[in-house]
Amino acid sequence: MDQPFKLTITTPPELSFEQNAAGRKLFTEDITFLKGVVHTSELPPLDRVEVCFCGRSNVGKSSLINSLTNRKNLARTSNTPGRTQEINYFCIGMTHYLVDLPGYGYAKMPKKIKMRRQKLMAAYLRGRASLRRVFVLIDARIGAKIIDHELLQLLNDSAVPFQLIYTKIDKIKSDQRSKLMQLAEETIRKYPVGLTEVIFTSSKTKSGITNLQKAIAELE
Ligand SMILES: Nc1nc2c(ncn2[C@@H]2O[C@H](COP(=O)(O)OP(=O)(O)OP(=O)(O)O)[C@@H](O)[C@H]2O)c(=O)[nH]1
Ligand SMILES: [Mg+2]
Repeated sequence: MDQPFKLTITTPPELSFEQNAAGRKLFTEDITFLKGVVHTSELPPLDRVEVCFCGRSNVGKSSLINSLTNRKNLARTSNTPGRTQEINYFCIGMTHYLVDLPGYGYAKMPKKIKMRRQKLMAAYLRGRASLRRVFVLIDARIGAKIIDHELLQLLNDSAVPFQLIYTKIDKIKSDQRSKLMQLAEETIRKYPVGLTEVIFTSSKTKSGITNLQKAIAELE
């Protein structure tokens, strides 16, 4: 028989000032771009807590990094899918790396580049020992597509800890939220390695950002 399944979804209202003390402290450190990586041989040393953001092109990865760090243009964003082309490393103080990954599922890309990028991403996600958590972003308006499930399966099979983030929550009407929670639960239920806490964010209204800061600050 199935075990009882409890899903805790983090939703607004936001954490209070006091509740996010650790996140606030971390994200007031110096935040800088380190480098863009196109081959695993260029990856920085395994000397920090590392988290990465992945998801389909245009889901809002780069925007979320800007919101988290409270910068407008730290990570380059665009209306046009395919903006982020490299594995981009950002340093928070001396302790953390934030990693912005190129999006997947963008059809208009030469096959050769697509294949090379897929290989790089799979090698990075499976083999990066200091990667404490992979945040997999899903557009709240679209939900998880087959290509997202392929990624979730890869992470699950490789025992890489991951957490779902539903983005662009500002586009979801309040009467649609319970349906979204149900979809999130159905998605995460398939992957035992995935965290049962799902975060809803908006880079536009900043909803969910402090929750995400706290989640990162608590990683060791
Ligand atoms: N309404 C709304 N729009 C958003 C949000 N986050 C991102 N966007 C918009 O979505 C588009 C794509 O954002 P990016 O952050 O560049 O997306 P990405 O996932 O980094 O895209 P790639 O680098 O191409 O994979 C931009 O036009 C953003 O302004 C959000 O929370 N709400
Ligand atoms: Mg991007």
